[in-house]
Amino acid sequence: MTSAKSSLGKVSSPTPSPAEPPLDLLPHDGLWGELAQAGFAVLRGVFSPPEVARLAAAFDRHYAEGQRLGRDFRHGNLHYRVRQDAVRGPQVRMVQWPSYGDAELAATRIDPRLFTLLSPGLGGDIKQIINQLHWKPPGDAEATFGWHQDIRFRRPRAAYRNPETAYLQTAIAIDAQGPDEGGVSFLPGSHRLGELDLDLGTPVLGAGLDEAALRRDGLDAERAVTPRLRPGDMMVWSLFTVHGSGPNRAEGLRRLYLNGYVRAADCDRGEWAFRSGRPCPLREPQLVHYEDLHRRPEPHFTE
Ligand SMILES: O=C(O)CCC(=O)C(=O)O
Repeated sequence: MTSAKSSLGKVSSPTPSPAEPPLDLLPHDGLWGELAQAGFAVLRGVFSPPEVARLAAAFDRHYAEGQRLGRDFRHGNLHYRVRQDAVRGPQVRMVQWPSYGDAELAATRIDPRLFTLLSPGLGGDIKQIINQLHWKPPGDAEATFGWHQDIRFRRPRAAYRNPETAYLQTAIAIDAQGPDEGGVSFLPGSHRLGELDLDLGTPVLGAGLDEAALRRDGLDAERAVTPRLRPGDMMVWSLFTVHGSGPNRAEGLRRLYLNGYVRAADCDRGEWAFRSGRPCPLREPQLVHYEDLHRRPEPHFTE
C-alpha cells in the first residue's frame, strides 16, 4: 500500500492506485501536528478518480449555470460570482454554497472521510462555514487571490470564537495543480503570527501576490510553498495561515472544491455538518455570511 504520510507538498508523491481505500491514506494523528507546525498540510489521494470525475461534472453544471445567469446572482446562501470578459464572455469565478441544490457536492461536504479527518481536532459536533467552487481558467490574469488570512472574512468576529484552534479549511483538487497552474501558495509558520495587516482594504479575489505587502508584515515571499497536487488530493489550512494564488499559466483548468469547518461550540453561524459524528444534510438555509438571508432570501441578481 502507498505510504500513509502527509507532506508539506514540495515534492509530489505517487497517486495511490484507485483500488486502495482512500480512507486508509488519511494521516489522522499526524495531520493536526503538521498543521500546528506549518499551518497547512497536504493529504494525498483522499478522493478516487471516479469520485473526482463526478465532482468535475458538478463543476461543469455550475459553470454552465453561471454562464447562463451571466452576472452575479444570489438565492439565499447560494451565490454565483460571474465576471464579464469582453472577449471570452461571462467567466464564472466562484460559487458559494452550491451544495443546496447538488446531491454530489452535498454528499462530499459530509463525507465520512472528512469527519475522520476533522474530528481529532474539532470534536464530534462540527458546523460548516465555507462551501465553495473555484475556477481558474488558463490565461485569465484576474483569476487570482492576493495574500491573505481567512480570519479577515470571519464577521461578525464575536460569532467566531477560538479562531486559532476551532477552524479548518479544506480544499479538494479537481485538476492537477502547482505553481504553473496558479495553485495555492502558503507561508509556512505564518499561522503563529496572529492577525496581520497584509494591506487590508483591497479585495482578495483578483488581487496579485504582492511581495511588498508581505514584507511590510515581516514575511518573505521566497519562503512560500506551493504544493503540487494531483486530482483527489486535499489541502488543509488554518484561519491564520497566510496564503494566496497567482494566475494559471498552464493550459488546463485549475479547479478547487473548498469546505471550511468549525467546532460547533465555537461558532454562532454556519450549517451543521456533523452532529455527534453523524452527517447532517442541508435543510433550511442558516445564517453564514449573507446578512440579509432572512430579509431577502429570494433569487436576485446582485450586480
Ligand atoms: O482558490 C484559490 O486559489 C484560493 C483559495 C483561497 O485563498 C481561499 O479560499 O481562502
